[in-house]
Amino acid sequence: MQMTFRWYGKDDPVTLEKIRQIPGVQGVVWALHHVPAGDEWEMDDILEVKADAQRYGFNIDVVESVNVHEDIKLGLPSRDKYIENYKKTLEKLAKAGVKVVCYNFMPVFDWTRTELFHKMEDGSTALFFEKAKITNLDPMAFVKEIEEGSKGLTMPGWEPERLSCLKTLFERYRTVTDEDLWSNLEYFLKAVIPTCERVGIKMAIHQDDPSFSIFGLPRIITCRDSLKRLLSMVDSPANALTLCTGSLGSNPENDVVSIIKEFGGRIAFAHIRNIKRFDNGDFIETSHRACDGSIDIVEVVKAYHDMGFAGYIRPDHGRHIWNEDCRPGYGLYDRALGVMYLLGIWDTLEKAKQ
Ligand code: CS2
Ligand code: MN
Repeated sequence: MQMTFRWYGKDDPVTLEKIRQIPGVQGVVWALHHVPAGDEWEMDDILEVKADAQRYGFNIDVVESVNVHEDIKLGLPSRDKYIENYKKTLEKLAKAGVKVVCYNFMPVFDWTRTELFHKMEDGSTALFFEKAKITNLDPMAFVKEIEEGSKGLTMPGWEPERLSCLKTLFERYRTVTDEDLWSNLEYFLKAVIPTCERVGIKMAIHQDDPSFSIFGLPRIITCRDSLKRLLSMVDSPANALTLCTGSLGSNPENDVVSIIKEFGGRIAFAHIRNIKRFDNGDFIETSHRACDGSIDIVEVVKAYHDMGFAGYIRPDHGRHIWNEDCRPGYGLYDRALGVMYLLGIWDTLEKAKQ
């Protein structure tokens, strides 16, 4: 197992200097966040990140994410040019020493929450998902309300400057079914996996977050059966998983620990965090500690330890604590506590084994 930590680059207030002081972190999980999805990454930019990370003793083995252009997910004719760019980026990343590329295949949005700084009883704040707010929401009507100003507050991801792009995307996805999305994913993987095999990179898909359908959009990477289908679709070690406990765990039907045990050999990258689910379908992100949330993180770490997991692990989102002013979910303090909790469990298991 190699412990890693997400770093957003030079603009990240959580600097490499700070990350270096967290015990046990060997690599930073990074990306060229300024490059739009679909564009080819420049070698000079990649090497600059590598040099920065190495100055602090970190490897850059894991990239999160090389984002997939919407035209690929939509299956438009223009996808081929974006897939070619993706392959060229993979080749360059491999040259720079990257081993794992995390990505997701969620239409329109990355993770979705209804509130970024939900107040907790202890004074901290955390990412919150209120199911009722989303369940019956008609996206086009919602866009209209925001445009007309009848909605004072929008939602994360629905910022006014994104509205026109959202409208176009919702329009385009209207006729795309889950099966269409599966076949577009298959097309993409059949194109990029041979490149990955040749250059020695693992493509590691991240589950949809939350792991159920929202806004009427197609959504496919949500449960055990979908992971099974994904892995057999292109049966190559290069077609791998980023197993995210918090994303999968948002759906109470998912038994995260048994999923880890079943697909262990194909997990290249482990995202570990806890969430607390409520009976009405809401959930809030908690500390990593098992008893604070609905996911038994001790059993999660034990599953990885038992299988001799040799891949990469990172604490996932954290709460915002000690008045830290930070990127939602990506402050220093709670994620550093997460690292220590995970390593504490790991070391104890290791010692018991010896
Ligand atoms: C999130 C995502 O849950 C998570 O880990 O931080 O932004 C994640 O990085 C992407 O969905 C992966 O492509
Ligand atoms: Mn995750």
